[in-house]
Amino acid sequence: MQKRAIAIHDISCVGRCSLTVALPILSAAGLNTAVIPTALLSTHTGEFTGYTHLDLSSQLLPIASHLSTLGLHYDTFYSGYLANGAQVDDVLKMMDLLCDDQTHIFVDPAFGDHGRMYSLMDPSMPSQMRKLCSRARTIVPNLTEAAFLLDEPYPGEAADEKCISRMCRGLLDLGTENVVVTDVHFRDGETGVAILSRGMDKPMYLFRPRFPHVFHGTGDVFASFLLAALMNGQALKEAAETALDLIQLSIRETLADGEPLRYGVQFEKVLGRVVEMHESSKEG
Ligand code: PXL
Repeated sequence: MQKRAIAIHDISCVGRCSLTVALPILSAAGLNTAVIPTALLSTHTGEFTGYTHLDLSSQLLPIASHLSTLGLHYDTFYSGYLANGAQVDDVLKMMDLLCDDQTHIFVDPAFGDHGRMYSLMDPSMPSQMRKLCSRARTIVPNLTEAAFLLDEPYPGEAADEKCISRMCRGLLDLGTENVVVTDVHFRDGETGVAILSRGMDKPMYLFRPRFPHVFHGTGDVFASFLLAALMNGQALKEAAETALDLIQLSIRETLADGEPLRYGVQFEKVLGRVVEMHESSKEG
């Protein structure tokens, strides 16, 4: 039976992030993917100015209430960028309406990067987002979001192994089962993730070469690849390796093409590999 996902993020018309990334990646991985948009923007809010922003809060619960009458099972509930902190309370109610015991709740906090919250975020977002994280099976904050969620200063370059390990433990203590912190590095020229699951003594680390640029939307692309691999039966470490490899390939394609980086990474060029991943998962 085909798996079913529901993705709750904004639609940024241009800029390759959120739903315009999650939908194609999960679909390529064989998931029947439903979407509920949290906001509608003309572009993402990094490196663009003058973007439009329509908050879709009024639609979230009516959509989820109607969908709940259909009696569908969702294998994963994937939330990302929310229009404001108050939407978290709606998303919690949407979980009540749409999730069952078997639904993998996967939360990308998606409210900041590089030590700051995104421009449209309100100050309630970190404490509100903590509630979503505590309901999730897996969370994928970047280092900035991790620091905000723990209500501590962004460690930036000072983030050594001891610091990351402590942060991962703090995030796990929010009540989730798996923490995957992105944007972690201990040496110049590398970037990667720290993974801590319940039952592990300390995080494991996976690294790849780092490119000296800011790539918009890569958090969303990474999270979508990771979830796609998990839903195709990969264990968390294997899925994170897959997602890191696919992100690396997407970035190489983007740099080779020369498209301005604010338009996001060219993940389309590796969707064939996601389809292959799905095909081989059916054989295994
Ligand atoms: O990629 C995260 C993201 C999602 N949605 C919107 C954003 C951003 C990051 O800037 O602005 C609207």
